[in-house]
Amino acid sequence: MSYTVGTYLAERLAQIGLKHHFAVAGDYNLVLLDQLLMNKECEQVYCCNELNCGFSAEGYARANGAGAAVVTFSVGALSALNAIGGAYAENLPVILISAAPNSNDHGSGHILHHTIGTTDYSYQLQIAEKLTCAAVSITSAEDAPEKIDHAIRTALREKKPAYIEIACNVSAEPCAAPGPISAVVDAPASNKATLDAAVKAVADFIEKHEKPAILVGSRLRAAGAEEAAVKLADALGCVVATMAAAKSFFPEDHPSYVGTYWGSASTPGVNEIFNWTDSIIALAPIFNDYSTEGWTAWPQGPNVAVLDKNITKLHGYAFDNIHLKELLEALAEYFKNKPKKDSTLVQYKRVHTERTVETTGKGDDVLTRADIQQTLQSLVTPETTIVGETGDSWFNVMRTRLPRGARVELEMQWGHIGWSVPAAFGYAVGAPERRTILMVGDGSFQLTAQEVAQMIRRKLPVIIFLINNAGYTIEVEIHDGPYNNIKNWDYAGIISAFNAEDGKGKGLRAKTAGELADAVKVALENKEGPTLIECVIPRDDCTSELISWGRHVATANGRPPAK
Ligand code: DPX
Ligand code: MG
Repeated sequence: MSYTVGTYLAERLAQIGLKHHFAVAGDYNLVLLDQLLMNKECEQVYCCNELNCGFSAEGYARANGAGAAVVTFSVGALSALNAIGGAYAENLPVILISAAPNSNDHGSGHILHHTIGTTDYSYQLQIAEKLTCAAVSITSAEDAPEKIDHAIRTALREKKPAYIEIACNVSAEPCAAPGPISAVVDAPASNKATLDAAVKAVADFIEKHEKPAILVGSRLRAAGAEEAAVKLADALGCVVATMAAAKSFFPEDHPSYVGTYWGSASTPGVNEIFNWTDSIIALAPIFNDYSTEGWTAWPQGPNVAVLDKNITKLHGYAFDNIHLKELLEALAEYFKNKPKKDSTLVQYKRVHTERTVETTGKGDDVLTRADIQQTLQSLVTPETTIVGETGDSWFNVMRTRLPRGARVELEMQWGHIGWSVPAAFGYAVGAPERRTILMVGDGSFQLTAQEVAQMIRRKLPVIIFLINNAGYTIEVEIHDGPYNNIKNWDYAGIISAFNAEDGKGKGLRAKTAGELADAVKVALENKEGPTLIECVIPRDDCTSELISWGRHVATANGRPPAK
């Protein structure tokens, strides 16, 4: 079989497990799209715009380990690069593939359409270099294989996005056949001596403390160490909490699991036990202003060991070039038959109180946030994935208890409102066997609403809870002003516009508890498209966690300049 640059790329995408790639057409990439279409193992899925295309691939990577987006030069790629920044922040290997000017035009002095109107076309590559772990420009077929392999290999190893730009006249050029995929996907093992030293240092750290606790961070999945973390928890027997962005990265039915650690927004009892503990083993955490609640809940200092994806740091030590998974497995083995280090769990059982169940309405009672959150709770099964948008959705999702197997997807490091609609689309394409539930605010929805049309096109039964609280409530609680008010939309009505003549999406509005219950029944029966339930609640009907967390973050944002 003979290959072209485009079919080589398609085969590599299929070989790394992509059954789909996302695309928006443009004249620079049409030949490339033709080449990609020839590969029947990796279907082309279309998006409404390139920002959404990037986020769809990002959501797909969450379901499937990696994703790819194919866009046209500049007008397309510069929009997609925002989502690529998101993939970098969220540790997801998304391959952005952009078509580029004809190889003869580089350095020719020609001015081309879709460009900024100068004759140097390297600007897009230069921007991409800042936002990816590997960025390559392909202007000849000879060096295409090594450049494609380098970009994909680096993305998979680092769990970061990569960028491949292909001159539009090169994608159909003949090129070498792909070699064994193991050259791309096989990762080198940890440095053995460093791993042994790290195991000893962390084991000493745990042994010399009486009251250790494990804190699970959001890079744990990227590190491939979720199961290894469970083994360590089993071996130690101490409490385990997840950071907010790591919700669902540790089984919530595990006997050691206590909930979310997030300062004042923690699950009841968790902040208290983390104040009581004398040592924290933090697994792949991201400590930023949001996750530390405005730097007020930031575990650091000699009693905190930070075990990250490839680097471990604890008082007096730094070890790099080791895999977290191997480190955790070795530690679990070491502690397996030793007396349990379970004092934090014993103490937690003494002091914690369950969260009181909130009152919910029925029938004609005016709909409340609590009704929505408990409805979400009632829908969660082991096959459910909840995609939670930035806003009070975060805190509602955080309150939801997960049976084993249920997953949550959040974008807390990048925090681009509107991310969740295309990401839920991409996720549902990548995991059709799961029930995808999206919880999104009205303000966020207005950024990327049109991607619901792609859910309709592909008949994906995503359930969308759209919280219409008349504005940017999280911003209202942080710092209010007229800029937090938005134009109301007929959100439920939008679905019939997207359906046009053939779609099977459903849009329903709930203003009472009874209407929400009825809408959910409709949603569960609709298997041929998404169901959007517009949930109308008052502007200030938000979680108490949002209010306290928002105040801390506002204080951190408002610090005066240092003198
Ligand atoms: C902004 C945010 O309606 O949710 O629950 O009402 O807050 P809530 P909504 O979706 O509103 C979201 C809004 C405006 N953030 O409260 S979180 C600033 C922002 C951002 N991303 C982008 N632009 C602005 N996070 C792309
Ligand atoms: Mg809102």
